[in-house]
Amino acid sequence: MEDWLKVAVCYWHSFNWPGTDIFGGGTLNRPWLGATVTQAMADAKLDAAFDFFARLGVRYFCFHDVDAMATAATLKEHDQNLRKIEAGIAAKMAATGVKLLWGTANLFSHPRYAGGAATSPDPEVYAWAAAQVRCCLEATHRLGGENYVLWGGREGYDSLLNTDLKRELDHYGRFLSMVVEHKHRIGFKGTILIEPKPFEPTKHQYDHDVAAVFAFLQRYDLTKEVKVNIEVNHATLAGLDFEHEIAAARAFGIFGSIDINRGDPRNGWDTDQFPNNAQELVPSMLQLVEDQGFVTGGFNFDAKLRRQSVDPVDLYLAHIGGIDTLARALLAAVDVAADGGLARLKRERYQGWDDELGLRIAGGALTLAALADLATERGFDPVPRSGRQELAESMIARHSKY
Ligand code: XUL
Ligand code: CO
Repeated sequence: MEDWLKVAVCYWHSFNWPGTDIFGGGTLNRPWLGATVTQAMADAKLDAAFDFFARLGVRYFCFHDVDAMATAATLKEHDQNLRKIEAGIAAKMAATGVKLLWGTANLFSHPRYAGGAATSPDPEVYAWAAAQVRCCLEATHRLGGENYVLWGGREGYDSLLNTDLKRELDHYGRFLSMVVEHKHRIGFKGTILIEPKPFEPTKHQYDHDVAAVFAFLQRYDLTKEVKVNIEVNHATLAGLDFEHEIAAARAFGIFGSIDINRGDPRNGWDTDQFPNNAQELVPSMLQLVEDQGFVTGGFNFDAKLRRQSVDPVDLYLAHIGGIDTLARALLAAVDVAADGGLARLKRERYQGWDDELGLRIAGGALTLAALADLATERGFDPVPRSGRQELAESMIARHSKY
């Protein structure tokens, strides 16, 4: 279970977010936070984070560069400060055995990125982003990170009236190619992952969903190099089911990792809540069972506490509840797989495609005209057959007993 679930705590929401929202300031006690973060504050945050990881007993964490390091004004300082905290992180990892699921550069918080990073209209901003990614990718590599994530924080637009979409996509494609080329140059063996999200903060994010990301990767010839990190809440914001995004990524051969935080069914924004409904996750977990676990990915809790969860124990309760939910979903999914009923239902539904006619069509042996003639000559009169959806749904419900 531990190997298949590969649970990671995220540094930023758990230790770098004070509980602010658009209407109010921080509610959580995070004494190491401030407008300017000194090295001492960054170190105190690091102590608190690894103390938490170790007590909780998780094996992985994820971090953004600027959320872990001391504030930097210049790129030179950025490099130095990231190296300082990297040394601290490396020491903590060695002492606790906690590993790095992925690192990522924050290319969205600083005002310079208001117009995007790799899609900025200003090439100097683009260059800043490239420098940040180089530093963070190299740090992730040295820390033994298993993946490197790019969430296109502000890669999109608020208005097409001032946006050259084609140009921005070309710049973004070039950026990603440079990242991939650098990965190989330094010998990083982890997976490069893009995290799809349809909107927020921009009105339209280019990495809208798995299908849009795949089209983008095809266009810039990157389908062999880049996979996706799928977030539950981002899927639902796109109007898609989480399990759909996983199925699409697996179909395209680009499934990588998961951010397991969910949204609220009645809110249209990214509430980043801890998962607590195991049954809802079973159709996704079942796909993980079919794959026998992740290749390099895992489950990152990219989740925030609620603003009123002000006690230290709340951070533990949130993660423990989330991990239990994943474990329950996995147990149920394994039972669904072992039962075999659902797989049989699917197999029987497509039976015709394993017979002579289906094999000839799918194998490309027939033209449209040949197929039309064959259907006419043989006098096909297919009888409607049940899709057995209710039965399939009750199989999931019946096994969700943990
Ligand atoms: C934002 C989001 C990010 C990425 C990492 O919605 O999910 O935190 O996971 O940058
Ligand atoms: Co995320």
